[in-house]
Parts: sequence; structure tokens; C-alpha cells
Amino acid sequence: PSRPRPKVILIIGGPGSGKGTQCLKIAERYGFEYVSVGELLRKKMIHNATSNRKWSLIARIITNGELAPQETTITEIKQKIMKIPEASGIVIDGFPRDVGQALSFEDQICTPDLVVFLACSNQRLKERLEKRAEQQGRPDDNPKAIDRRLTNFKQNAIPLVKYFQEKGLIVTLDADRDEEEVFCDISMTVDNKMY
Ligand code: UP5
Ligand code: MG
Repeated sequence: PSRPRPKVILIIGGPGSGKGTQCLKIAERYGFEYVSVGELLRKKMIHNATSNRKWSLIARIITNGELAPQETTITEIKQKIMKIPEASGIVIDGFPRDVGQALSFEDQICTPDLVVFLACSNQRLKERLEKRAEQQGRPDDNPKAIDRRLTNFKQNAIPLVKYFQEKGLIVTLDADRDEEEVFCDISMTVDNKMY
């Protein structure tokens, strides 16, 4: 008999809302595969920016805090998912960013089983990103790009959340709290909705 398709959880939220942090915890607790879309794009851009015109353009887009082209992003996700061997679940970090991407994901990949929105105040998002910028060197953790990422998020978040609300797929959690509290809510949600 064929295996059931892996459950798919999408984690969305502003830059610095804790998507990466919480996704790693989910992957660990549930044995799910972790796919960070931002990480996929950053790796590919670093690898290809000097030799390939398309990727040098995308590198510029991402470093400025703007969104990479939708079709490229979906293609990267598809390729990554196809390489995942056997998994009971996949947790996807930082995708979709807008309704267009959500539609195209459903069209080309699948309807997600659950979407978690990490709701975080603008002030907190900024604080966390500025702190991380001091500690690490992500190319888009510069003041101008941080501003663009926050602005783009604010523009796209409401319609995106509404879209998944209408489908009854989304749970919104208060992500202003500390990591452990947020994760406690996430695991309750996953236990309730998916098992
Ligand atoms: N931290 C985390 N949780 C905390 C908590 N509860 N309390 C206190 N501190 C907390 O966390 C950020 C920082 O805060 C860390 O230092 C952490 O320790 C601390 P993190 O878990 O890294 O938050 P995250 O939401 O993952 O923040 P990130 O900066 O990664 O969010 P972005 O959405 O900006 O980044 P992403 O990698 O998803 O996307 C980057 C870029 O890729 C986009 O801007 C875009 O250019 C491109 N992209 C696309 O074009 N299309 C896509 O579909 C996806 C990405
Ligand atoms: Mg992240």
C-alpha cells in the first residue's frame, strides 16, 4: 500500500517573530523534516550569485529585504521536498509570504494541514532583529533591509492570514512571549489539530 502523504505545517510571521526558532523545536519534537525557505534561497544565492545572472539579481532582491520571484521560490521548495526521503511531516518556515504564493503552493504542491501565525508586535520584531544583527551576519540584517522586511510583512500579512482563516486552516499565537511559552502553545495546537 502507498504511504500517506506527510503532514504539512506552514509557519508564518514577521521577520524576527521566531519562525526559525519554533520550527526547529517542532522538527525535533515530532520528527518532522524542516524546510526554511529563506535559508534555501540564501544558500542558493550565495552559491550562484557570481556565476548566474538570475541569481545575482535575486541576491540583490533578498539583500534589500524584498521578495524573490514566486515561481523561483516554489520551484526551490518543490525540489527540496522531493529530496526529502520518508517523513511523517514537514514543517515549512517563512512561506507563503502573500496570497499569490499561497494559491500557487496549493496548486502545485498541496493544501497544508495547518498554518501557524506567530503574531508579534512591531517593537519586538525590531528589537530581536537588531540584537541578532549584532551577533550574526545575515546579509539582510542591515537597517534598511530590516525596514523593508517589516514593511513588506505589514502589507501582506492581513490578507494572507484572512485567506487561511476562511479555509479554517490557521491558528494565531501570541509570539511576543518567551520561546518556551510560544512552543507550549504550538505543540498543543499540533497535538489537537493533527493527531
Ligand atoms: N527569538 C526568537 N524567539 C524569541 C522569543 N520568543 N523571545 C525572545 N527572543 C526570541 O528569531 C529571531 C531572533 O529572535 C533570534 O535571535 C532568536 O533567538 C530570537 P528567529 O527564530 O530567527 O525568527 P524568524 O521569524 O525566523 O526571523 P527571520 O529574520 O528569519 O525572518 P524573515 O522572515 O525575515 O526571514 P526568512 O529567512 O524567512 O526570509 C528572508 C528573506 O528571504 C525574505 O526577506 C525574502 O527576501 C526571502 N524570501 C522570499 O523571497 N520568499 C519566501 O517565500 C521566503 C523568503
Ligand atoms: Mg528565520
